[in-house]
Amino acid sequence: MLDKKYIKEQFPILNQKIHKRDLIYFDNGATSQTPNVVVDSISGYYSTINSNVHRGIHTLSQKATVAMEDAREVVKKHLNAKSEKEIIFTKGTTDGINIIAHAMRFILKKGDEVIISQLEHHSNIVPWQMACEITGATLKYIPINKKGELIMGEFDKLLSDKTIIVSVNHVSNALGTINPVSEIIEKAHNVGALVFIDGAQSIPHMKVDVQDLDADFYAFSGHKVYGPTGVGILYGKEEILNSLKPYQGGGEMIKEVTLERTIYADVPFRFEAGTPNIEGNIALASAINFINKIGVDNISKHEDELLIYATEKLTQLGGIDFYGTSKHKSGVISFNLKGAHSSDVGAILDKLGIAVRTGQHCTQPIMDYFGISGTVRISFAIYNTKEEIDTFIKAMERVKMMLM
Ligand code: C6P
Repeated sequence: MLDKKYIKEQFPILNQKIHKRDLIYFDNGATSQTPNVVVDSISGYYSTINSNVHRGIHTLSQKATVAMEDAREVVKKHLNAKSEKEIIFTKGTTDGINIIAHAMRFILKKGDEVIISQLEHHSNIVPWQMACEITGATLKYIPINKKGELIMGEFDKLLSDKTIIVSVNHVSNALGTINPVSEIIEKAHNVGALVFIDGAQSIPHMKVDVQDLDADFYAFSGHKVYGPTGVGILYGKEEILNSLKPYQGGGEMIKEVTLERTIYADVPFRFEAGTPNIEGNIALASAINFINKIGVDNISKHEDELLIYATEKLTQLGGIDFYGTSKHKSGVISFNLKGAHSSDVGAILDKLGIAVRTGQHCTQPIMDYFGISGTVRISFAIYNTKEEIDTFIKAMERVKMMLM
């Protein structure tokens, strides 16, 4: 059982009125709220140890370096990576995918194939399109069925010795489908392909063990896991990362530079050019410590209960089309009110104090598949409650009266 009162107290932002009503924040798939420990971590950094990392002989610089490297260790433990060298600080999931898709430009060639899926966020489509365009490799995708699940039989048909890398999300941001990533990784490895897992929507909601998964790469964003914006993590197996060319050149990512040539540093630094978001990286570790204190399994259980409860209540309400009806779902509900535009529903809900996301959710191929312009999406986090869902359902009754 989560201690609801304790949790709510950790997020003062939630204790406010929007249009004179108590804020209900159901847009956690976009960005989750940050608890006091994360905010304190950022301000604590600036009021005590602000300086540059890995560069200074002076005390502040050394303290900042230790704090950031401790943060790397926290992430390493959380993901159960083998080494802290496998943990690269990034700007977020998009950055992590681009780092690897860019490195693949030096490896892919005409005749090679990259597999993604129809269920991807644009961040896991566009970088691969770019890499394929430049190298002449072919981009293929795993199609989905009406429940919003990957058609695994089609994946089997796509896999071959031409497949160089498979990149799929762990959980769909638009539909909430939890993808069978262990099976995907095993099958891809059987043909010698690498696998990238976009973990943006899984890391906040479930335990992830990269060694158990055997993923070659796994990326996520700080701001979806109660951490700050503009930071994230790219995990990669050490040997593979060290064999890849860096995305950006600059300070910190080098062993040796002459005017003629550069020898790159080993990971993680070869992918961390320039001064990093030091306070953000430290605060991300605070966010991870925070969820571990609550217990990731407790979080999953709580959000599963909310998912079941809200799905039942919305079904009883009637007049709702659901998108993403797999049995394997995380705390996301995507729906439309029959005959109403998703943005109209979202705008009325906002007037009633409820924050939801509407539109395409950066997943136009999914919307095209269902033949819709967008959906209303509610996505849950630890601080959401059944009482909030009851209020949301009452609000939806009003929306229904106004729009249907
Ligand atoms: N999805 C959503 O509302 P960044 O922007 O780099 O932090 O995350 C990109 C990203 C990549 N993959 C998945 C599965 C995602 O859900 C996201 C971000 C947000 O669904 C904002 S579009």
